[in-house]
Amino acid sequence: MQTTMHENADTQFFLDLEEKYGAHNYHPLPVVLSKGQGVYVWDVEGKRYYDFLSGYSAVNQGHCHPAIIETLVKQAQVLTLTSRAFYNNILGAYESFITQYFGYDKVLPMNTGVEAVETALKLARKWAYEVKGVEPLKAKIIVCAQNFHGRTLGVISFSTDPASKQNYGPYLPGFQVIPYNDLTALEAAIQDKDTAAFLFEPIQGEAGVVVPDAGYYKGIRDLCTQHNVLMMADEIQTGLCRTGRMLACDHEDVKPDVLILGKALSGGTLPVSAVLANDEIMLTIKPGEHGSTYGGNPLACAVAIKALQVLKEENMAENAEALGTYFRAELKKIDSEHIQVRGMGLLNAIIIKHPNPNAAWELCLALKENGLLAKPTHGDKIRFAPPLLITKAQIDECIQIIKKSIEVLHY
Ligand code: IF1
Repeated sequence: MQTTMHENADTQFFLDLEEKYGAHNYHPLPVVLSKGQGVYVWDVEGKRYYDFLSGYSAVNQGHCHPAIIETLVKQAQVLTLTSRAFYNNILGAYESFITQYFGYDKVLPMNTGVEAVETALKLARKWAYEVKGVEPLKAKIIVCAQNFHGRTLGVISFSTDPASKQNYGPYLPGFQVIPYNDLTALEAAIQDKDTAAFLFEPIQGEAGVVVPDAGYYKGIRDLCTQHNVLMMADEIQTGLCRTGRMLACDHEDVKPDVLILGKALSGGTLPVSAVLANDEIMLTIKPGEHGSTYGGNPLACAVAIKALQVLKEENMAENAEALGTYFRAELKKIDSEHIQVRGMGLLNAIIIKHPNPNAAWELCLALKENGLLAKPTHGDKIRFAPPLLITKAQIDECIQIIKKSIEVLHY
């Protein structure tokens, strides 16, 4: 009994601290984590959990991956930041490595995901004016309803989510929103000769893991090529093996003109993002026209090389594909009229059908009690996205946890 009170007091201490001194821009699950290793995290009381969020897919390689941490520590002891006012001895090696890895002429390194998205938007406009020949200030970028590309003013200007957008106006013009997974709408919108680019998520994460119809990526590729419009894939969440391929676009053997990466590019250690494109696009940005203090820093570059190597060396795409298929099949066997399952690779979600609007939150609390961490989105969806090195035996154990937890919905 004494232990229980002590445990609760400890957790509550950290909740109170954040409540008092931190901005209230999040509503976390009441668990305070202090350690992570592979697919597991531990709370301040020493309780172990399966991490089924993986830092929103930033820790695809697992928490504190030994090879990534070793690289991080080694490079941190030698050189961490030079700024781009000078060269450093790691950036070039990283640029050469990542461009060959993904098959593009050039990379532009940034830090957070949204900075990479902003970079892509800037590139699209530059390219439209300087290569395609769009009249000054006319460039249009097509985006999708229910998109999530980050939190900057530029990016929320074309958000359709009131929570992300409300009372942050005035907004940036130059965007047209069309429905997701709708090639007919894209075909209509793309007729406008001022169209610079189409920006999309191969799977909409924030919208609740919305998987488009087969053929969507190919259809986008064809329309963009036909109309001389840049296909810009935000693979910040879907890329780096999460969906069972290196990139989600690989499922249809499609290559975007502009590839946007972030999150797992550092295996969850640092904000590292990147935009990849060929010369015709990338060289429209000239010295002094874009950049970032931390972008391309040697610490980030060393870590990113290792994070990418680990994905291939440990066959994470294959594992995500095989175990994702198995996981969804097992989830569908759980006999509950309250859940619906969807996803690709290890990016999955269940949709809760229940009269209680708090059902998903309550289920997440039950999952937490039973040793699995997941977070609801939009009230009724729960994302299940464990680190990609999870094993079949661990998936089996997680299925049992989920099965047992779902019983809280049966009332
Ligand atoms: C938060 C969601 C995930 C992203 C895509 C760009 C970014 C993200 C496709 C920006 C970031 C995060 C941010 C995080 C919640 C989270 C999220 F639920 F909001 F949608 F992952 F699914 N493009 N997604 O998913 O990257 O600047 O954050 O590095 O709390 O905002 P960032």
